[in-house]
Amino acid sequence: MDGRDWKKFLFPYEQTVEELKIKFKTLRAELKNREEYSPIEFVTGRVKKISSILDKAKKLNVSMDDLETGIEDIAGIRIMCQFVEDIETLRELIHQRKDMKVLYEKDYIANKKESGYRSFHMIIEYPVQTSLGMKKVLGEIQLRTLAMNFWATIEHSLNYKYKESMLPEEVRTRLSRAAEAAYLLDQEMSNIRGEIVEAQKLFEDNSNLVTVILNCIQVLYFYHRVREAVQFQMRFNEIFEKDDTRAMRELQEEIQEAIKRAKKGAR
Ligand code: 0O2
Ligand code: 0O2
Repeated sequence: MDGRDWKKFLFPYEQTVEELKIKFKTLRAELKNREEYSPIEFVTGRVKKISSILDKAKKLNVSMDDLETGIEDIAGIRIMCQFVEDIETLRELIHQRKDMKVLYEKDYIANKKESGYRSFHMIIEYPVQTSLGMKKVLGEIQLRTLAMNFWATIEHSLNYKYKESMLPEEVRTRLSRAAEAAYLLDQEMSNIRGEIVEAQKLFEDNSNLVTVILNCIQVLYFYHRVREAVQFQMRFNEIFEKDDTRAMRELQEEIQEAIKRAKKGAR
């Protein structure tokens, strides 16, 4: 074993994972707010364990001096999507970004692995700013649906038990069938995607509307329009209780007019 300082070696990878997680979580929040729908459901990330780095180096015949270039998934980000279609959308968004460069891709969706594994992998180069200056590190972004993730998470956990020995034939067959079921689930969900996305957009739209109105009421207080603010709050409570979206939209327009008047009065 070489006497490397693993903590120092892994530091840029840890920073990369943290930065990428924040970037994709922010992208999700931004898209939800702007377009009421995000192709990102949730994001996770990890730095590969030292034991897994060593295992992979041995398997791929990578020397200890070439780990940085020979092992591409020391920094790994996983992005979960609701629908298979979201993966392509996300892929395009990642290609457009200027803060990372896609080196190549592995499409395990069109070409599933023998195990039944399905996901879309992107190998990227990411410039990370360290105390010693800029360093370009390699990272792997895995894009998968919730169903693909469900299958892969469970299948992966079995590898701990059957690391060296082979998976029993019966388990392998059942896993393969389960992978097929996950694939069909994704297809079924894609068939009703329009309906689901519309419902989710409506929910997001309503919750954005509530935020806007409540913020507007605060603005009226700021301009000392206390009576008006109280009245709007009462009307808001009533409409919220009735779950009346049209009335909520009208209230938003009225309250924005009231703010305009308040601003004019304050000049
Ligand atoms: P929220 O808003 O609390 O859900 P870190 O940000 O470092 O604390 P890390 O390492 O990314 O978190 O944690 P982890 O455990 O890998 O989980 C990442 C995020 O994915 C967490 O949200 C989990 O709640 C979320 N997550 C995990 N499994 C699922 C799932 O099956 N469905 C959904 N929708 N979310 C899941 P956050 O980032 O803490 O934010
Ligand atoms: P960790 O640290 O546990 O996440 P490979 O030889 O398979 O390791 P390959 O074929 O080049 O490498 O695949 P790639 O693109 O490097 O992807 C490896 C990662 O993809 C794995 O990380 C898994 O996260 C995932 N993966 C690939 N194949 C399977 C599979 O059959 N089942 C599951 N559950 N996941 C898979 P590691 O190496 O497990 O590392």
